[in-house]
Amino acid sequence: GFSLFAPVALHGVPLDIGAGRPGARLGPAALRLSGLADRLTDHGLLVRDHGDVVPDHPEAPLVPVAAPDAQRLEAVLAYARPLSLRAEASLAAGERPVFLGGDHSLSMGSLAGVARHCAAVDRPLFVLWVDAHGDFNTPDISPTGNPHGMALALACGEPAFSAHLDARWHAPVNPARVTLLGARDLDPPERALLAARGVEVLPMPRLKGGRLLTVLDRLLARVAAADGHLHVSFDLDALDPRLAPGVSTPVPGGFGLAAARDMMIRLGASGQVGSLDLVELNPLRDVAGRSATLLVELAALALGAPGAAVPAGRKMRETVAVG
Ligand code: NNH
Ligand code: MN
Ligand code: MN
Ligand code: MN
Repeated sequence: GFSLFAPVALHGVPLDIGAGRPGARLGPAALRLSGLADRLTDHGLLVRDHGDVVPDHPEAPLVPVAAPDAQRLEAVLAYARPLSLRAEASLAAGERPVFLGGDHSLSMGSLAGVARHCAAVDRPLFVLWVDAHGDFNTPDISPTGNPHGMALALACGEPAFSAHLDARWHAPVNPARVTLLGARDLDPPERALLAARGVEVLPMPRLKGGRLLTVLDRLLARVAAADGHLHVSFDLDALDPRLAPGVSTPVPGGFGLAAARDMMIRLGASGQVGSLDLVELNPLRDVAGRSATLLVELAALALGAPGAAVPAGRKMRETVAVG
């Protein structure tokens, strides 16, 4: 596994073309300005900010959210391909990469790179996908055509995407090692596809009481027993929108503050989070930076930043150039 002293590597992905409304491309800047790196260095972690990913097609950022679905998928993949190579290189360099979204379609790239790394070092990859949604649509069944609602299906190598997938950047995630946590807005054909592929779905209503920590502990034990790599993909809309209004697709009935903190503390204390997506923060929809601040706090907990700050003399900060 990775060391707790492995540097945390930040990779910004200013992407919102995969969502139904603009704004999430401002997410990486909002997370940085809300003090993510300082929060981590305050707790003794080494942080490297690798800057934002540059798409491999110069016109990708100009594609409007109202463009035809196929064109939006192409634009999103222009970010996913270079992001995958970055993710793989970051892990190979012994870092713990954190991907700052950006809408959830960025996970098409982050997970592809993490899966490539895991295949190269022969470690099983486990994915914890925390989301109000399933993100397991394909272009033929998606009710919206929004690529962020297809991210997990593409990462798992659904045949509907095969024309877009290429072993030079993509390796598939095994859906039997994916756990979907907090879902409460699944589209019916999407729900059927999740079941057919063997994804473990733990919908929100079944996570009340102590059940959340029980299922997390079960997953963490499974990862440890297999000496696996755990990737957490955290969609901010998993939280209740009263808590985190700064998202593009709010769904009532999400995790409350105590549950969200407990979840992240458990993940952080396990020392098993090897890579992390922080997605769907939409600063245009936020209220006084509240959602961004909360996401920074939760991310720090998930990365194992302890409750108390270490003395300032222990602070380490390193910033490296993009590329
Ligand atoms: N399932 C819907 C769709 O495919 C909503 C997806 N929206 C998300 N996913 N925010 O996390 O469009
Ligand atoms: Mn999502
Ligand atoms: Mn979602
Ligand atoms: Mn770099």
